[in-house]
Amino acid sequence: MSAVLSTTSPAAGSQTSAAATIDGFHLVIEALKLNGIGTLYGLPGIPITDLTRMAQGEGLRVIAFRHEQNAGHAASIAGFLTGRPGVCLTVSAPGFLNGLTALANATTNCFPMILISGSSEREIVDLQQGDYEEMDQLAIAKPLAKAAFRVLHAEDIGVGIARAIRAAVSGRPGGVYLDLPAKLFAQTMEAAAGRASLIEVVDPAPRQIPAPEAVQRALELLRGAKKPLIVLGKGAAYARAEAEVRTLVERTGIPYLPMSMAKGLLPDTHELSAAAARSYVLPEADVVVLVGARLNWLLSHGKGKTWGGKAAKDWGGQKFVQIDISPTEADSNVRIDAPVVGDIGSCVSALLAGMGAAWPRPPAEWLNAVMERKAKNIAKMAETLAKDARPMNFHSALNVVRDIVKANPDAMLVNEGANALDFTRSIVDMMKPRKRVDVGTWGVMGIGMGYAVAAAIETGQPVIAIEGDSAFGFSGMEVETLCRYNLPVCVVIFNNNGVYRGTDKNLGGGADMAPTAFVKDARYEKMMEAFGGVGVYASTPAELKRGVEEALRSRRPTLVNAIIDETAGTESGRITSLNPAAAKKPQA
Ligand code: OXT
Ligand code: ADP
Ligand code: MG
Repeated sequence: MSAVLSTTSPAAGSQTSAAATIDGFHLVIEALKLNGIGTLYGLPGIPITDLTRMAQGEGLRVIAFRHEQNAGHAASIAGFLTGRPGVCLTVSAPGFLNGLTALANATTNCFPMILISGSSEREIVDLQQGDYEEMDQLAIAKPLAKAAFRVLHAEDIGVGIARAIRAAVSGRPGGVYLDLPAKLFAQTMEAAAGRASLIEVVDPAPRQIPAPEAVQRALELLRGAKKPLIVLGKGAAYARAEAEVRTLVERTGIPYLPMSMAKGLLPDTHELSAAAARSYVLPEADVVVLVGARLNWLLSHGKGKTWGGKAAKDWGGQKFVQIDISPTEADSNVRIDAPVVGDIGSCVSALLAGMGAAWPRPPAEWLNAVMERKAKNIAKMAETLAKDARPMNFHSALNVVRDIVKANPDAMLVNEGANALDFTRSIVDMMKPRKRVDVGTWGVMGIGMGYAVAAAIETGQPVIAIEGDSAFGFSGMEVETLCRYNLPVCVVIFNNNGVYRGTDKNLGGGADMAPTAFVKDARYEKMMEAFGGVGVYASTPAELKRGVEEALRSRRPTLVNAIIDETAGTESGRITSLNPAAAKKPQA
């Protein structure tokens, strides 16, 4: 490897003029650059250390993390935010496995991401002879990725990267695994032939126009609706279809419900938002248009009491239109009466074209009922927020965050936890698309710092990360990364001394704390100070406000330790009913 480096590394001068050869390292770097990939998220080590060094030398931005899972989450959310695959680079076996949770999470959430892992030598791995970090990584990645590829020859690097890019972003986006064995990086080939073998992918995510008859079927269903509802999912945010979606909502006058990462696609203050009337509109609606949202657990699988069914498995009687790029999504939970398959921009445009200028507004009784319920919930919320509880609870702390986010609509909001997640979602309004990123389809803890790093880097905007104290712990070491790259991230830890709350007792009466309880009054802000960032201890709303506002002003990495009443949280936030013990009890 070192012989190749001596002739091809940037330090030794141009790899073309010295030897007229190019090695695997540089073919990978050039293929990525050719396809507009400017940032790598990763963690160096054998066999990719030199790849990270050389990539930086060749002008790519290399963001090095303290744990691969966080680098992987960063890459995946970069994919969501930009529409180009986010790339994560890891070492073999353990590093690869550390990145795998993020790859699987990307696939589950339909985020385009490529996990590139160095791997050990095939002939040794396949004979299981005990190589350094031996593992059949390709086989392990396959079931968790949308696609998985291995490149064995330098001349195939261009094809390998092109296939990975296409697989990640075309159709339903997802996580792609690219296995690059150590020997590949050292292979050389004639420079001109090497460059000619690289592929600049043309139209990696082609528009997918819906069939006219599918559009007509959807329009007919919608025309007969008395209580129509639109549900906006993060697919619509990813598709950057906010202009088309806004026209659809405003021309039809149909109320809409944003899923968590679709908040802000239209401003949450929009008069047709039914977010504050969720438990009213779902069971009452007669025709529901799903726009880039799956009928998974977050929508109670389209049935049961949430939808007005008598029992958990009952159909509520709604008819569904589903706009989705995946042709196999329809009927996954309940019957979809009008599937419209295509990209959201094209599908919504086709619906609008079919509607013409004069489309009947929904009946006034429906609109009035939704607005009445919404106004009631908003008034109830305003009353709770006005209590300004001390010690701080989730409401009095989020009242501050809500105002700050309103005043800084371009700031990114990262959010994880249980109560810290659920209260933030319903209290903090988002005004612009793709500003809120959170635990997503899996409800996964640990996305926090990875998402915060990538959100800052990809958007250039300040980031506010609202973190449960447990949630933060999954990626907390990355505060060093925030400081190292001097990122404008303000981490706000909602510190209630534990998972859900801090008051649980050891049921056996022993000296060990309960499994959900943490060290009391932990001084998380000192973690940020340890690396040169700003630490703030905030036990009142005024201190919290000052801390976050100053962080936004200074753009310095900041950690605000917001002290929350340790009794304030509920078990699992708003999804208590998913706990097996709770599920045995009849639910209200
Ligand atoms: O209509 P109704 O009356 O029902 O009212 C609704 C809205 O209409 C109303 N609303 C409003 N009112 C007024 N104004 C406005 N603007 C407004 N907007 C809405 O408010 C209510 C609620 O609205 P919402 O939120 O839309 O509705 P609802 O019913 O909640 O929606 C249902 C769902 C399912 C869509 C929603 O609840 C949802 O999206 N939930 C996501 C839940 C989730 O993913 N949770 C995270 C996982 S929990 C658990 O698994 C945790 N773990 C285990 C673990 C995990 N996850 N991962 C890994 C790798 N390891 C372990 C752990 C360890 S959480 C966790 C840590 C927790 O501790 P922390 O310390 O981090 O956090 P704390 O709890 O804070 O201590
Ligand atoms: P949410 O969690 O917000 O409800 P989901 O992740 O369940 O959203 O659903 C997102 C859906 O959006 C997926 O079914 C995915 O296939 C779809 N999708 C993603 N990108 C596009 C696109 N460009 N056009 C159409 N559908 C898309
Ligand atoms: Mg907590």
